Amino acid sequence: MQQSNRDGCAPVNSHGHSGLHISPWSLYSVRARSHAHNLRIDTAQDEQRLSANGFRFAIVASRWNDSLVSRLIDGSLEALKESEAPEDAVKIFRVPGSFEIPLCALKAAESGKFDAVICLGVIIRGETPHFDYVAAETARGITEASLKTGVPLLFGVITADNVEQANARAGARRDNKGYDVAMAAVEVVNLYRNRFAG
Ligand code: DLZ
Repeated sequence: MQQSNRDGCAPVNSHGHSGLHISPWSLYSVRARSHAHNLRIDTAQDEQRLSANGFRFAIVASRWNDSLVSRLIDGSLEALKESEAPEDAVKIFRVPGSFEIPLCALKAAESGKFDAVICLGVIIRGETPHFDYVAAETARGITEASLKTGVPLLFGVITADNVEQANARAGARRDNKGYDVAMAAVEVVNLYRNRFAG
């Protein structure tokens, strides 16, 4: 998979390498299941099997903490594939860090080429207040871009106190934040098309 280099969003595959034509589905690999279970709202996907067919998705993912972010990308791709999204309906854009996600996501949303933008990153608390600024601005920017464009932007950015916490949220299927938010993307694109489209 490869994208254009417009808008400062580097064209790359899900693992951050430029210039390779790699099927996004081939990048999926099964990850060890995490034993950390979180309380969460159960979505309707398991019962309803909403389809992603007919929709286009952008994934905007940071390269900072790439070993974890790549697993989130894998999770999103698995969810979209399970939901029957065609391979060519998914584009991946990589940015340096989570702080850069909002602008790239905004440009993807404004392009009119995507029904939803899945934002993936991992921000881990350090010894300085830097974490708070990056996490807060990333969340604010993603929210603003979504409200400004009317395109759903999914918040798949892990904010964790340490690597262990982040690791527990980058496991398999429902233990993977990327999987979860991609399923949420499928749900909302169906909701908006079915209930609000002219
Ligand atoms: C600088 C920085 C730091 C300290 N930590 C993270 C992090 O945990 N996760 C992340 O996605 N990005 C981090 N960054 C990079 C910033 O997001 C951003 O890329 C730089 O500040 C350049 O604007």
